[in-house]
Amino acid sequence: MTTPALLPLSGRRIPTLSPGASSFPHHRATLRLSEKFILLLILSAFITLCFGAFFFLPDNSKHKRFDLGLEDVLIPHIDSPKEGKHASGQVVIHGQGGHDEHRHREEEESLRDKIRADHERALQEAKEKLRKSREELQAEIQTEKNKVMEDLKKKDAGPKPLPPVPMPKVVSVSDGEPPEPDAKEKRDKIREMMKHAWDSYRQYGWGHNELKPLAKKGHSTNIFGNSQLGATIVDALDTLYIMGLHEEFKDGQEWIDQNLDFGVNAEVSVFEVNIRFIGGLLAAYYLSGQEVFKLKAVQLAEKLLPAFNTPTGIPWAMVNLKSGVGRNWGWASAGSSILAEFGTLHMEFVHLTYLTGNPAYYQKVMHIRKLLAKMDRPNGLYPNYLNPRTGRWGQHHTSVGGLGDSFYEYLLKAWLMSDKTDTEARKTYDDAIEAIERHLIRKSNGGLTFIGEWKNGHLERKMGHLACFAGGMFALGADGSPDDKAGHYLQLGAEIAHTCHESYDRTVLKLGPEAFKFDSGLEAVAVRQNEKYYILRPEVIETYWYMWRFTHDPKYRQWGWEAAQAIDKYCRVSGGFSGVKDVYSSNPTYDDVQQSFFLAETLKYLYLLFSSDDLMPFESWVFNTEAHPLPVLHLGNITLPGSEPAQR
Ligand code: DMJ
Repeated sequence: MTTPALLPLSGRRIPTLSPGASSFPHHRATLRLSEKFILLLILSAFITLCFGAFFFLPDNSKHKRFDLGLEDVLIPHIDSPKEGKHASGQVVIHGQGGHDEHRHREEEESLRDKIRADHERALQEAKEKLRKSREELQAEIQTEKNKVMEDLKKKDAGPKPLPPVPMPKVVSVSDGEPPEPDAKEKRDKIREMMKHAWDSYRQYGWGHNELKPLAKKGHSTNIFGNSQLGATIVDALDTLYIMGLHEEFKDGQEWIDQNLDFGVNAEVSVFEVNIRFIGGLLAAYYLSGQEVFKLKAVQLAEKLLPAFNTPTGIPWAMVNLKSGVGRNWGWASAGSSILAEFGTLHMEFVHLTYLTGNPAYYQKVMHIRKLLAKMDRPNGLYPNYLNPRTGRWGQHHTSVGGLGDSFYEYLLKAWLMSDKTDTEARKTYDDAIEAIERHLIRKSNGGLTFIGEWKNGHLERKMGHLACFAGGMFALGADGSPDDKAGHYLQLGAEIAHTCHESYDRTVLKLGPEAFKFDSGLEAVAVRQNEKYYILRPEVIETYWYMWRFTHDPKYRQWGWEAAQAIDKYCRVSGGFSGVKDVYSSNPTYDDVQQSFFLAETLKYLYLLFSSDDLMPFESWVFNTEAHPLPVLHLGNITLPGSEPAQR
């Protein structure tokens, strides 16, 4: 826009020509008329231009200037290029009248004052700085630098906030005090055992993964790699919470908050870390509502994800938490991954997706399920070994004990945890159990029902302590079983519980061996020396608890109490609880390990066995394979990210 910059707007008047002033009247009159007309035209054009200029010029208030003395006149002004508002030679209009002029002067005056004050303060500060010694100045600069670094660190390393999700509706954790005084007394005893295990670990093994209760120092095994991740703390948290040991819980929480760091160079078992750490942290989060547990669970889960980078998506058994490099156990058949390991991630991973909104976790476990569904199964059975490179089965061994166990458990629990909407999981469970019953479950000559091991078409009549968990699983899955076989499965659960109780009862210590046979006249007893140990395992007590919940038959409490007494008598030492090497010896030697699952599972199941049923009711909670309770997800209309049907 061009502005008639040299024409004044005010201050001078344009001389007007009066009608009698001409010396050539007609011509003059004619001329005067046309002159008038031209003048009028020029004047109106001028007014129009000025009016236009008024609207097109920038807002005065945004460009306060203090260097102008002639506010009420149109003056040429060159704006500074920094302000960048006008090309050179443009006009700035100031002042629209006496009132505005006064206001502008006041504003300018106060701004000048402020500049003066700032100036003086800066001068003063500079003088003070000059008075300081070089060292003082350097120290000041360093402090400033440190502060900036700290702020940057906080910004970078601060935990990423997770999206808020509705907390699943869980029935609040009741105290669960039983009405029967006898049960209450026994429950108190179990709590005291937990205190002893925890306090000993607190004193001698704090921060280590586990405890050596005789040597009274920390302990770890290869499942945790070369790490000090406080496995016992994480595994024990929810038991402490459920038992009302809140001081101890807080202590554990503080350690986790300040010390639990997964950026360590340690090769850990994906399965163990998932069931103990992620399961333990998620349960602690859901019980206490403390965000730190959720954040740590998610941080760890991210470290596990590289384990899924295999040609098939079947994860490696181990992953290095720092490098993300994965591999399988050297002892596993043909470099295979293990069914019970890659098949025991579902519950935790579904919750991770639920809590973070990140579909990756859900997709990883659903991919495993889909891949398994497509594979041929010998006799309908799932072999324990699967090669993650080729996607082919390894040796055709099937077990409901070690290497297979919790794969079946998680199919059932996926269905329960989904509020019984994951019918695919239920169907897969039913089919698998049907094949297991047909090929692996038998009655001994002495009438004991046992679950054997299937090895290349041959049934080994041996049952592991680990397989004893299945009694509880059959009872838990009874409701909802096909062809109205609920009674049958509850009965099967009772028979397994009975057999496993026999394996305890037929020992000197009244504690169960690692594996027991039903062969050549043997009934539920171990033969080989390396099968005679008891390492504080929970599975038999777990089954007693489920059976108690479903039947309220007092024998389950009685059997549980027998086991608790035996543990207290033979496994308790001054520095905690230890496993024993031979349950058939009246003079047993200790293995000197207090397993973290003793606090996570064995003592929790015992405590629940002597509590009322409203403590952790099954309608609201599903226990993972390490006895960490996760809430049932009543998702209703909510779809988990990653579970949406593929877009066409
Ligand atoms: C626990 O870590 C879990 O129960 C797992 O599923 C198998 N066994 C141990 C305890 O025996």
